[in-house]
Amino acid sequence: MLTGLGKTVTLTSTRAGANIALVTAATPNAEGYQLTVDQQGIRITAAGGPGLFYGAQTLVQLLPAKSAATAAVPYVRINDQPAFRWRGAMLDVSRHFFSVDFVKRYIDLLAAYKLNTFHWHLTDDQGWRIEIKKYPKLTQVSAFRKETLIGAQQLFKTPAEFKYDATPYGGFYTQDQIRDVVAYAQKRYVTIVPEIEMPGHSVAILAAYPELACKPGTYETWTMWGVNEDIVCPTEPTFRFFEDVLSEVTALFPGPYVHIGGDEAPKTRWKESAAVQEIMKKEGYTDVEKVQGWFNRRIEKFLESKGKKLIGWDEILEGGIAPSATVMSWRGEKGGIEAAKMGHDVVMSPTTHLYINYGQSKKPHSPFEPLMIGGYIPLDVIYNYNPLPAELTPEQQKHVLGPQANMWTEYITTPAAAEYMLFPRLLAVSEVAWRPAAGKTYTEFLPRMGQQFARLDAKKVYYRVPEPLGL
Ligand code: TNX
Repeated sequence: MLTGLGKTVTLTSTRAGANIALVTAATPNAEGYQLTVDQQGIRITAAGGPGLFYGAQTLVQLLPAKSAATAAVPYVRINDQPAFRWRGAMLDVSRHFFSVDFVKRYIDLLAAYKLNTFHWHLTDDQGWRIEIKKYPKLTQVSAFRKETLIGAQQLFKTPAEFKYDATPYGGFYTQDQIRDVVAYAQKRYVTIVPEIEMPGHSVAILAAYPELACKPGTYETWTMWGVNEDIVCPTEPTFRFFEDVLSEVTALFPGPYVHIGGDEAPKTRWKESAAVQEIMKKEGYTDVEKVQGWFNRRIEKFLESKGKKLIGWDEILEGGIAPSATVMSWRGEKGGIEAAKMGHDVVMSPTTHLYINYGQSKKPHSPFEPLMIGGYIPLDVIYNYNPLPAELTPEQQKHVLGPQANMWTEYITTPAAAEYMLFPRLLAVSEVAWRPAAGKTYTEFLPRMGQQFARLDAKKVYYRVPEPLGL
């Protein structure tokens, strides 16, 4: 609740002039806070670090966008808490690599708008981005692809028409850099969920370790987008590989979840494989899809042995879901609804509402818009998204941890392009995640959104001015 009391407190940039108290006291929600500005000064009350941090973010929004020697803060009494526990945004650093500096900036921007979960998509067909000491070739070989695809494959009809610039493309994070980013995120109360994709989207692994394929051969880190039929074989060497990788990953990331991907894993190679036939015979499966469920359940046991929870894209429902898995619903809400009904926790990130790599304009290929994948998601569609499906009972709705925006980077090649796709959409996502659906309207959001532009300018964020504001 925000109350404008019609008076202001003057803050000066000298310490003596500021009268800001941070107070800890029991609150109903660990991330909630009270912010009071009155004749006594400024007071933020919360149960602990996260609530105080969010109270401070609100206070920042009451200050002028540009730093000044003195600033007037209006008298307010704000009682605030988030609607959802999981307020996420994903960044794909495989299709295009983003520097540590940009990753930190992304985290900063999430935190400023009270998001608390950064899903770091670290591996995919087009590049492996995290140093794994036991498998040096993942960064020597798999972190690079031989050419940079320029232009949009979607727009060309045949591979002959694709354009490459003939220079190798890639990059990765050292474990020291990962630790640095983790510490940076922790200071902002952002939990990182690392994603290590399996068994699909894994051709970059095969480029370095072809012995993990079902079919002997040579493989290359992919230079195209889409779904590749070459995936790791679900055999013992592959389990050993992922267990080793996950041992290093779980030691680096203190958060409770590890994302194992699970999406878009074609079974073409598995069907051809004698080793997979053996597994099916032994387990009594007639449907090869069941093998992925079996694979996931083994990985879940391993993650549990490391004290971690498994989360995966909604395909992990097929072939028998791992008992404690959390489902990230991306192909609409269907998977999320099904999982919540089964008693699994769910994160809602449907392509229909929360894919921020999709177009912001009706004309995605107009010369005024960058190239992009997917359809058109107008800002009001994002803003009006309700992560709690009406067909779930209140009990089932408790399994919906919250929403997440996803940014896949096939056509997002630079930090400026990423910021352009992210803003102002992140402002809408923030309200989807923080505020309950009841009582919020897009028309009431627009002027408040407009106020943020001066703040984004001050941070030199490259954002898109949406049509309703008329530029
Ligand atoms: C589908 S969403 C994918 C990604 C692509 C994305 C493009 C998901 C789990 N898989 O591999 O980058 O579409 O929008």
